[in-house]
Amino acid sequence: MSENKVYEFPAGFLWGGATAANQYEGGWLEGGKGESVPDHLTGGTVNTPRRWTREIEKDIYYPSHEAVDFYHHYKEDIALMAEMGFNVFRLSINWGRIFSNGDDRTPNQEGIDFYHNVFAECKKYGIEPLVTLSHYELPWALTLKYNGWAGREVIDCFVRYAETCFMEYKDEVKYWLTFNEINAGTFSFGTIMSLGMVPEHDEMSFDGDESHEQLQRRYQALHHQFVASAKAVQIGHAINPNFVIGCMIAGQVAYPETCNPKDALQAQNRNNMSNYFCGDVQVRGSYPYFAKRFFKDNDIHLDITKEDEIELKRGTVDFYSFSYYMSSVASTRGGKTTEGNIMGGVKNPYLKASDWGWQIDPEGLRWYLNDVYGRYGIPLMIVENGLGAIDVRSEDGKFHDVYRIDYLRSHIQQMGEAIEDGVDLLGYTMWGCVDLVSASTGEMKKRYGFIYVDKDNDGNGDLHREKKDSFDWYKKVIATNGRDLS
Ligand code: BGP
Repeated sequence: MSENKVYEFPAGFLWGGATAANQYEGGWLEGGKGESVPDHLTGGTVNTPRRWTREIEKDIYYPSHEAVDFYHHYKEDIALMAEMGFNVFRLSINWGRIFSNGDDRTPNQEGIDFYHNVFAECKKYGIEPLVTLSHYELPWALTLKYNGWAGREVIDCFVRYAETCFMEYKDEVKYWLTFNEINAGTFSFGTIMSLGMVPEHDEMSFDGDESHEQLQRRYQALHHQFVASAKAVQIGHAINPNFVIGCMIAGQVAYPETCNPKDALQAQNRNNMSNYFCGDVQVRGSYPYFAKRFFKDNDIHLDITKEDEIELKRGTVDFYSFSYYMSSVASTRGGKTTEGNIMGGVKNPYLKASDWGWQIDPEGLRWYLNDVYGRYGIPLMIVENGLGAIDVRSEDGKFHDVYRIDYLRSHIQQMGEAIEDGVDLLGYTMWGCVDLVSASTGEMKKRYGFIYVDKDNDGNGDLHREKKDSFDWYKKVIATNGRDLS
């Protein structure tokens, strides 16, 4: 592959950026919104884990409360996205803005109107919204009442919320995702963040120190999400047959460290559990063959009813979407570990890592696209990818984020390769197109955006927006439909 190779992206390819309400929107108690799970998560750093607090504590900084205030800046932000040429914008609806307690009798009109206004703004510029119904954002009241998704009752609450959104926005939104990174529920990290369950520890940790009861509850909660998603997909299609509804998986690529068959098996097992455990349920409509053994080995016994099985079969998705940031290495010998998006591993000597230790691997994206497409044969969409970095203002007062351009270029090239391989790829939404709060660490310092937002880790800053160099670069990429990546 030469550096200057020109790639042909399909006509109508979707180019844009991605966000999530809890990290972007702010306005945490405005317009009738109720508290959400992330409103109870403190800030952290790469070395200091985020904490959750049952009560909102005085003098503690909770980054989601204001986030970067899309709530009051949406017109300005969408105009900037339009200037870059976006034809798609991924955002999430904040469930607590529509039903403040998650299960109220009537929806909150002010919340409903907010998203009507946002979608009208998108329409003005010909931008297609891509809407996630649940992005790490359960209404807090459902955590208190049912222990989050551990309670089967939450299925009905979600279905009513989804149906309300589908009815309200049926002429404004075509592309939907039910749950963000639903496979986060297969990791203990997902306990509070993704499943809205009360964790056993105050600190959010990536390495599974949890009791067997909690493990069992976590998989039951995940099952409830599967059923809720399948029901929502069916209702969505009935409300508008033109809806295109997808699943969303945190894409993980694990390479075996050596050709030792034990390493190869470990890598296969990790890829199966992270990418296909949830993927199979949502794309094929049933648990994968390897789930049985996994449940047996871990002594997990789920309450799966006949009706659940029927719902899962009927509610399969139209496309598979995923996030992709890095790859990891599976090793039976152990060794120095690295950080990662949900999953770490031993260090890969062939790869460089980001400031947060995520190993940068564009070719892994091609590997993943081929692997997933080979399994499911349905259209794919990359709905998150990008580089979290420390942006420093240069002497000329600007942000010359060449490292971000390099990261994005190399990943888009590999998308081009995968399309040439024959993969049906619908689009690409770069994560955090406007700087926002990091999910794993709660920081502002970890920036992804084409657009800088003036705010720091402690909440200081006037929130004004500024273009970085990557802004004009991405504008050119979109204008040439990916032909000019220079
Ligand atoms: C994914 C989440 C996003 C986002 C992203 C980057 O796991 O879906 O919400 O935050 O990762 O991660 P971080 O913000 O931790 O850098």
